[in-house]
Amino acid sequence: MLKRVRKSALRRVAAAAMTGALLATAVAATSGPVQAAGQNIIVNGGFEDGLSGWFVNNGNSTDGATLSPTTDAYAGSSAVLVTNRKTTGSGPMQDLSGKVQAGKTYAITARVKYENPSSPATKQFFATMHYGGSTYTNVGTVTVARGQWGLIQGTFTIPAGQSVTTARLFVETPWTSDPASAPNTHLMDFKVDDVSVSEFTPSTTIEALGKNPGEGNPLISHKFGADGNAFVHDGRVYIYMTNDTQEYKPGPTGVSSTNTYASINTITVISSDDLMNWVDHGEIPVAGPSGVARYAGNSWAPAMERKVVDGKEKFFLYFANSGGSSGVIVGDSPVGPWRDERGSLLITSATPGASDGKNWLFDPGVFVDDDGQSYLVFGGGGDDGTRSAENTNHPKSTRVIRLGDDMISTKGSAEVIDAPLVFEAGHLFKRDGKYYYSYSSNFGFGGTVDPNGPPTGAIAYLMADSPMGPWTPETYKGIIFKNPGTYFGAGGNNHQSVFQLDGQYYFTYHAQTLNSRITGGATQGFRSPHLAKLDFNADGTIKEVRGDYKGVEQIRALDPYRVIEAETIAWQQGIATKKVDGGSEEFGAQAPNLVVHDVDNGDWTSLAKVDFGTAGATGVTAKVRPLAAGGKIEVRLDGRTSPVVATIPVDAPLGEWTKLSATLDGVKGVHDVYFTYAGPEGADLFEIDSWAFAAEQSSPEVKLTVTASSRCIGASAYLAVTAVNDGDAPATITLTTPYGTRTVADVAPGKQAYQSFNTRTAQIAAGKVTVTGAATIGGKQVTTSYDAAYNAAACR
Ligand SMILES: [Ca+2]
Ligand SMILES: [Ca+2]
Ligand SMILES: [Ca+2]
Repeated sequence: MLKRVRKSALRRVAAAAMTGALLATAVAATSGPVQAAGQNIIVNGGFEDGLSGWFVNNGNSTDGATLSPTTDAYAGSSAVLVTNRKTTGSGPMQDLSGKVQAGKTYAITARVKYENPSSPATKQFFATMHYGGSTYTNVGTVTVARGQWGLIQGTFTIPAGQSVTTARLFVETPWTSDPASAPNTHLMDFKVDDVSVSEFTPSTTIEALGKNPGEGNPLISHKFGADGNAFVHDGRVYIYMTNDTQEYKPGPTGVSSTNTYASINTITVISSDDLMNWVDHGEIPVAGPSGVARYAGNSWAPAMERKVVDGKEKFFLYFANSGGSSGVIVGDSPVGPWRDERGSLLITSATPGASDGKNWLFDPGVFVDDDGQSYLVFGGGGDDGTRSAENTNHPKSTRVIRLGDDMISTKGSAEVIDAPLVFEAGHLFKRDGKYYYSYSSNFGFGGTVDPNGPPTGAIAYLMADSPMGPWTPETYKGIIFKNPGTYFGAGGNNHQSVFQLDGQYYFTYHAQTLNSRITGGATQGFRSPHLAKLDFNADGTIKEVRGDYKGVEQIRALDPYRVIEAETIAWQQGIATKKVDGGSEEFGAQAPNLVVHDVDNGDWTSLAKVDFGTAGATGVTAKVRPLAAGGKIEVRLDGRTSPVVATIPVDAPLGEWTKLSATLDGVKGVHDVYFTYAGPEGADLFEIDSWAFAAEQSSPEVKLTVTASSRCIGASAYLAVTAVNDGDAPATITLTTPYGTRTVADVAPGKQAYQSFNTRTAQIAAGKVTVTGAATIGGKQVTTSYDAAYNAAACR
């Protein structure tokens, strides 16, 4: 028997097998389209044309089997059945010679099923490339349960030096030299359907549905964002985040290698004034060769504050430069532009009191007190290697220090914060005269964790009467939030901030929820921002927050009658965003502008609770850049499969920004608005910069406030009628009652027409008066009529 040379190392095959099992779950769990890939180069991969294009693996003279069509299909009406197998390599094969190229990467998927009741309960299958001679490489695998369709999946790169003149793909079971000794184990019949091989182009677009319509968490689903720090300015909350997306290197199903944070040198910013529709402001280039602070290598765990310095309003963005130091850059607005005013890192081992030689100097948290004095908390880690309980529970690794009036220098010496089990993520805030230091607890340095302190990986807090504390273990008040793993399966590190908007306190945290939705469960350390309400007890202590997908309520409806950046999204699937040149039409010339791109047929975005008012909308306009002919934007209300209320044909010169509109009829009140994108399959359809809706012009009216009431004067009933002119133009007002009429001409704005009508009777029943106002509004003569009820009167 010819012995095969497996090009892939055993370890690689084992790893692929494990991933394959996870991927099978992922596909079952997500309904979205899989990652965009090239055309399927397999002919008749679904066996709907019988066995056309397929033959039995004939790489060895001993291989042999019978292929026949079967109606037991995974998809469509036909699949292939493999019987009479002679070797483990005996299976359906297709010739890909001339169709695949050395050096290129391909994605493979195939469905496989076996049913022999005498076979093992689970069985591994491979898709294998035979490059000719004795060169075989497993390119995809699955371990499938008997009787169920499994998904063989994988990506493979054909080595640059590999001859592909006789490239062939086939499906097999794991090789063994003597399969006939246990035919039920090694030579069982099996079925194959839906085979695809396509060239794989890496893309960081997240294809999974990462935020369910109606839910608030995670806040965004087209990118990641960790260590969220909230900052409220002019009624809008901005959230600054470690840009985990920089480490996201997904394979064809979105599964990435693990997040190491090592390459992260930008900070992601989103904002919202309603807590459901989030604007993507893109990334701030903080560290690295093209960063604002080139002397820094990383930008993790940001913190933002604002202060007027020398009469100028400035915005200060602090960041962790890996574990060893922290820096700050300065902006003219919450979204920049940004500059480096200091020229060096802010917190280093040279900062007085900062370093004890074992603690980290990262995770800056900034706080400006009411008297204008500012403070920075920072630090973490602190493992002294003793594995002692003292070092675990009281590493004394975090600090608080006063900032200079310029916000980019420190004053005096840093003081130790002795927070129980402290590890990282320090954050300082104030409420009702009390100061709160919150932090993430440790996962342990090897010593016994004190049960009187917080559990591991939780957000805990201290309370004191001064920003400088002293922050002693006695100020420990409990926990705010358990580890995200408590609520979302995937744990990992914990990070938080607290903000107040419209009188309500909120809590930001992160969780690997988008990550797990992409993979169907497994996580690789990619974190997403979440929100929860934060409530306090009467004594100022904090009620524990629970993590969920529901998040917080939208606090106001979205006004559609203005420019809305298209990168404002409540829920979406399949799109990505990118920064373009020029400022934002909505946020100003200094603000970055992003566009929605990677728009494929079936992708969609949405806006939550859009208030069209009582008059309603007459039209919708999109600023778009067509990239393919035949695209269109469909507008739907309250669901992405709801009836289409308007269609914007994206029919304009390709590659140029243009504004295209469609009319709307009768869209009134509050609705979620879904934009669904359609066009030729496989094409990048268009980019979208912004939306705008047009309002129905309400017909002009003469605004009056009319009151009527009856009363007795002696034995006579009188009916008093008042009409106040609430408009901007003089009005002629006519008061009409059953007991007479009075007209007052040219009643000035704010003035009134009044008459007390003598009914000439002692008793009247309840009734109503009619008042008309006539005025010239916008050059037109307008008359508006009002009714007002009056009460009965019985006089004697
Ligand atoms: Ca089929
Ligand atoms: Ca897409
Ligand atoms: Ca835009």
